[in-house]
Amino acid sequence: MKLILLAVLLALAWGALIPEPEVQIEVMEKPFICKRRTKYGDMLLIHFEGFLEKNGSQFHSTYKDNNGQPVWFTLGIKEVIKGWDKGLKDMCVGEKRKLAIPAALAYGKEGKGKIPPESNLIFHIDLIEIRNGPRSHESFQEMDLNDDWKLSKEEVKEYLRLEFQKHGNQVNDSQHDILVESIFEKEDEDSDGYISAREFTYIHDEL
Ligand SMILES: *[C@@H]1O[C@H](CO)[C@@H](O)[C@H](O)[C@H]1NC(C)=O
Ligand SMILES: *[C@@H]1O[C@H](CO)[C@@H](O)[C@H](O)[C@H]1NC(C)=O
Ligand SMILES: [Ca+2]
Ligand SMILES: [Ca+2]
Repeated sequence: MKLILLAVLLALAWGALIPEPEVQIEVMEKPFICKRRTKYGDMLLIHFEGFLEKNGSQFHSTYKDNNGQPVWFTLGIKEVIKGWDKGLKDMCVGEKRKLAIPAALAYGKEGKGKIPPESNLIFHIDLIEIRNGPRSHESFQEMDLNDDWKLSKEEVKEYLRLEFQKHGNQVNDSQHDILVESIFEKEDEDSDGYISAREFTYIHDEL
């Protein structure tokens, strides 16, 4: 009995020592001039190609699919997969990166569409443009339409709608609802249904 308990404890201790899965980042191309680097909360316009690591088959390409249009993505709010949030920080416009993302930071046990469960993924990412996301201070004032120093879901949604429209992206209401919910889940710490200026400005270090 004691031996089994010891074995379990050892297994737990060992588990804690196994390092967290990490994203491997390879910079393929870097522009000569870099005025701004991506940070959490920024909105990134990217082209990407995604491949399964095990056999190299491509499961998505914005060059071919999506009418050849790049896509907007907000960094640091788990909008797509954790691996993108970890792998696309400090990136310059015009930079190209190759990301090797373990399944745990991608679609994990479930997989998704053409991606089987437990798939490690490779992405080729090309950063086209960076815009202030909902996190920046200027954005807060722009978003707070009634100047009460807190943001309602309607205000955040309206902001996203205008932001996407400005960039000529198709506005998809249900996608925006999902995005707003994920923003509030992270930012509305006291769950009162509003993001206060303090909640908004506070930068979460953890992801
Ligand atoms: C690679 O694996 C995926 C998923 O198992 C499969 O659908 C696809 O046909 C494979 N591609 C090649 C080139 O083997
Ligand atoms: C909007 O996005 C949702 C979820 O991604 C999708 O199911 C739906 O088909 C999209 N609608 C349009 C009009 O593109
Ligand atoms: Ca407000
Ligand atoms: Ca709140």
